[in-house]
Amino acid sequence: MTNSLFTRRQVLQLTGGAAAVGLAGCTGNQSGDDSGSEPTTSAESGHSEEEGGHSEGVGEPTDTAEVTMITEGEDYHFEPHVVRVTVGGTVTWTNENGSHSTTAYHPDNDQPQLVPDGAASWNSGILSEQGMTFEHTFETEGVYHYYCTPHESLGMIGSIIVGDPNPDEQVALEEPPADKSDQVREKLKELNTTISEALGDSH
Ligand SMILES: [Cu+2]
Repeated sequence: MTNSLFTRRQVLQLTGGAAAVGLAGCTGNQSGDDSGSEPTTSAESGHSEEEGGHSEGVGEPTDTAEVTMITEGEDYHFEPHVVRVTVGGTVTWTNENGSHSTTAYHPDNDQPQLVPDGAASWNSGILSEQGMTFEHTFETEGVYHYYCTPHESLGMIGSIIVGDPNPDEQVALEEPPADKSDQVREKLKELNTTISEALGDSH
């Protein structure tokens, strides 16, 4: 908890680029609005795009990562779905629109543990204003799953890879909890596939 804090930011410098990335990264959702989803390559963190051209390519760990919380019609998601930071690295979430939280799958949040053993929990509470941010520093190597409290059941779930963990030792990568809905389990499996590919590449 002590390494999590709220900050408020100037929204304007973030919104433009984040919106473009959000649209480009969300193929395959059920919103039905394909027409406006022409990928734009205005992303500032360009290098991950070169590894196969898919916006979900997860690269090497970086000291900081940015995640946007997005509502698009009836589609709610974190973008990118998977980010990677170094041990001691910080992830900043920014609410682009709607009301969202970033909340760890951790017993402290009355959830099954889908974070490394001994890892600190976090819970932003609801960010209801555009441009509100939350950040968390990750001191424990491993794979973390987290969700948005209002939209978990709609598949608003994301993941953080910290450092270069052994995929065989990650609680998060095991079979999703049986008491979760099919939609949540499917989303977790999809994330696990992306994460396993990212870690496989680096081992
Ligand atoms: Cu949400």
